[in-house]
Amino acid sequence: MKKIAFILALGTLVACGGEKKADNKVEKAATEVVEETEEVMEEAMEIVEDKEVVEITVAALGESMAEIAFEPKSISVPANSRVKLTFENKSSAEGMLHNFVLVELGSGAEIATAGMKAGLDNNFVPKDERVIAYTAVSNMGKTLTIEFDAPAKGSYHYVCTYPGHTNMIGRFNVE
Ligand SMILES: [Cu+2]
Repeated sequence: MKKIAFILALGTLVACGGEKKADNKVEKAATEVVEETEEVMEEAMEIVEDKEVVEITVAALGESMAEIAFEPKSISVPANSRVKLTFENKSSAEGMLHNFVLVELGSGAEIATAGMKAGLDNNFVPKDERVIAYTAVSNMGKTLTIEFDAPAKGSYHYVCTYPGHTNMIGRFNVE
C-alpha cells in the first residue's frame, strides 16, 4: 500500500513538473513574440526617420486667366521620400488666388468640380480619397510650405482647383 501511495505522489510531482515546463514554454514563446514585435517596430521607426527629404518649389505664374500656369509643369521625386513643397504665388494681379492639389492621374477635372462645391472655406478641395496632398488657397505674392510622404511609384497630376483655373496642371512623378 505504501508503495502505491509513493508512486501516486511521484506521478503527481511529474505531472506538476510537466505543467511548469509547459508554462515556461508559453512564457518563452510570448517573450519571443514581444521581442520580434519590438524589432519590427524599431525597423519601421528607422524607415520613417531615414526618409529622404526632397525639397521642391512650385510657382503659380500669370497675371491674367489666359496666362496662369504652374512652373515647373513636371516634377519627379524618388519613391519613399518625404516631400517638402514650397508653393509660391508669384502673381501680382489682385484676386489671383491659387492652390496646389496633388491628385491621382486624370482626376483633376473632377476634383476641381467637386472643389467648387467645397468652397473657399475648404480651399476648394473636396474630401476625396484621390486627393493626396494640397496647400491652402494662396494669395498673390504669398508662399506656403507643406510636407507629405511621396505616394506610391507612378504618375500623378497637380492642379489648381480655384474655380476656372483648369489650365493649371502639372505632372508629378514618383520614381
Ligand atoms: Cu490657380
